[in-house]
Amino acid sequence: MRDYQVALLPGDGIGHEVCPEGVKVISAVSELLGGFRVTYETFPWGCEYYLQHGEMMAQNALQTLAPFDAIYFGAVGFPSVPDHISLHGLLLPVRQGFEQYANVRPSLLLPGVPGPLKDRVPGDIDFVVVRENTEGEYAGAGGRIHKGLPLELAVETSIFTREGVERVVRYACQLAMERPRKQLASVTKSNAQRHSMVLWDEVFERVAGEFPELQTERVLVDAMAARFVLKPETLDVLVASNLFADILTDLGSAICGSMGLAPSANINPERKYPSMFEPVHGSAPDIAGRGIANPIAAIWSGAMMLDFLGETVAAGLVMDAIKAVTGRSGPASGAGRVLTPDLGGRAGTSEVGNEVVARLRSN
Ligand code: GGG
Repeated sequence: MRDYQVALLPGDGIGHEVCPEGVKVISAVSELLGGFRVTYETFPWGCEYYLQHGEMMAQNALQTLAPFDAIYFGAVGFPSVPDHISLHGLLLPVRQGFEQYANVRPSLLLPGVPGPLKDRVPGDIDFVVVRENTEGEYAGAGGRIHKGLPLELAVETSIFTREGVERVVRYACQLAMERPRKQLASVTKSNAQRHSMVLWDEVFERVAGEFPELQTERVLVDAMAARFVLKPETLDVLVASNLFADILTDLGSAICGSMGLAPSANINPERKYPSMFEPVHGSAPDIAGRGIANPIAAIWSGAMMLDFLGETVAAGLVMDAIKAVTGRSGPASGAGRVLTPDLGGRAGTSEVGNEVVARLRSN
């Protein structure tokens, strides 16, 4: 029996509602296939914890998490705590501390989901954004002086290191090589940002040159945003900085029909530290506690975790089950379709989780 120890961090808001559905689906697929078992230890870190302890997670959190095979994360942020404190107190220290430098964010138009783009069908949108995840605009370098005075000054410095750019570009090249189209776009704003992003361009050209079979291009982020909407079918793999890829992938999830359908994996490719798997969406305070959050992004992130752990058959079965749930025929709000309100349905979070399990068993 292959045993995996996973640290479960539901975090805040709907993280507590969607994570249990991912756990449920992973248990179901492990029961169905046999051969592996996932055991969880839950950690209460997040905004509630901050209000009680003055910190988003325990001081020795990274030490505690290090021995786990993976981290399964929900969402961070709640109105009771300023967003820059919650994000820099929980998510970013894990990504940075565990060198999860490749944040893999697929955009896939699922069967049965009517995306907002006219005439697009499943197969037209199928690309992956690789986000630099440890430095860039989210490095946390900077400060404020003369607080509250008229001459108050704030500096937020983007950090781009040769090594940091090189390793994420190489990861993206390798990922693109595994895909049939073998296309890679590097996204920057190097016409305006003439230091860091020119370094990025130089590193990209050199590293991509090691992969002669790849078809590569360099695209400015503003042009890429337009292309997401106008010609998403031309995209395969993209690599971009922390901020640009964060923004672009929200757009990616929007053109695929919902933020509730966007998964992600924060990967430490060397496997020196645990990698972390989380839906792209945040804690959604507006719907938290109502039981209507879409769990598919979290379940899909769980499938990415299984895949990374080497359980590729299980990951494939979970993906097939997700597609069977979204792809069932009939109007979204009609009988026979089990979808949350973001997709036009009337089902609750756990009904969708149960439906994924049912499809898993019947497929
Ligand atoms: N599940 C991801 C999450 O909670 N996201 C909230 C957020 O603000 N994320 C910013 C980021 O991913 O860098």
